[in-house]
Amino acid sequence: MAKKNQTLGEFIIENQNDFPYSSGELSRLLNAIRLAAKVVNHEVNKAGLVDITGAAGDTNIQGEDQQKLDVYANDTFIQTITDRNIVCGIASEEEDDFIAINSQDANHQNKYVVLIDPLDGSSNIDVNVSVGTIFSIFRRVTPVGTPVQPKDFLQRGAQQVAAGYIVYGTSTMLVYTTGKGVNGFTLNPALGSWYLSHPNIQFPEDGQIYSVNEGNYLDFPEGIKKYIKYCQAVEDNRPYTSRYIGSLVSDFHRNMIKGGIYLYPKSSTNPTGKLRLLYECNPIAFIAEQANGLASDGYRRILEIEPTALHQRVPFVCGSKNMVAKAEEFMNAFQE
Ligand code: AHM
Ligand code: MG
Repeated sequence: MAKKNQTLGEFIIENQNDFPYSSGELSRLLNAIRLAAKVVNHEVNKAGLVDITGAAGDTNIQGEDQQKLDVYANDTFIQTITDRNIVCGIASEEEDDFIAINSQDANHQNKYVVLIDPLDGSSNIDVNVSVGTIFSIFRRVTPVGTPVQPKDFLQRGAQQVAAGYIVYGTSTMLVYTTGKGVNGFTLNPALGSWYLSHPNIQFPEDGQIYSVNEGNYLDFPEGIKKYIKYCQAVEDNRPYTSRYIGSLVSDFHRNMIKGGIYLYPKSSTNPTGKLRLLYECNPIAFIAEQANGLASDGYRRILEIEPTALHQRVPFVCGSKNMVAKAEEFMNAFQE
């Protein structure tokens, strides 16, 4: 039973019993993530103090400039997880390919793979706006003790064992699910401990907030344009309020607490959408559904999409149940 003020460490141990015959591997992995998150949080919080922001000069696989903090977060999560020898593979939004861990070793019995977006919304770092980390955990589908394969990572989101995010905001929170509801922990920076501050988070079924980059409006599919006009209409409880931070984790987190919808549709500049199925949409969709919300690409459930590539992008519509259902209604009425 979740108790307010319980620490994340206590909560993880207590809830390990939810998984019969659990070996404690998932608990150890969650512990590694909570540790790496504290290290990254410390660095994010002093980003304005030192010359750490700005492009590192590298370009990631999507052709975007990497910032130094992205590189730092990527290295920290990968190293913390690798050092503890608790997974057989890691895929990161910042890496071209997945990383196999000790998988040549036949004695290597680790069964989980983790997929991570180490620092999402990184264009916001320079301007003191919140950013986030997103993670997704699967059980491998190939036999333990053999090298991990692409298919261990290219699983439908519905197969996720756990997913979560860290939002480095006005306070830093870690929110995650293991398929038994969603719980949020707030970091007490003085003590370095995470406390259960938001037990069993639930999306309100309806909301008053829509979050979309309206600069792309002219380029959106007709169904999305019509839905945006619906959000703005003076009728019933509308117009809704528009709120867009440009950090998925922060926009999602606010909408989950207050009720709302987040949309990143396709457009001619992003013909398949912008957000990545494996690193962003799947974990956020798992959390959304566990919190009684919905996540779709406008037509189908995100968690049912069969991934074909590590860095695949999809259109994303996610939030309060009734709002997502309404947006899908518009998408279906104006199929292209
Ligand atoms: P990133 O992974 O390069 O940081 O991009 C993902 C971010 C999301 O956090 C955010 O919701 C979206 O991109 C914002 O995109 P845009 O600036 O096109 O509105
Ligand atoms: Mg990202």
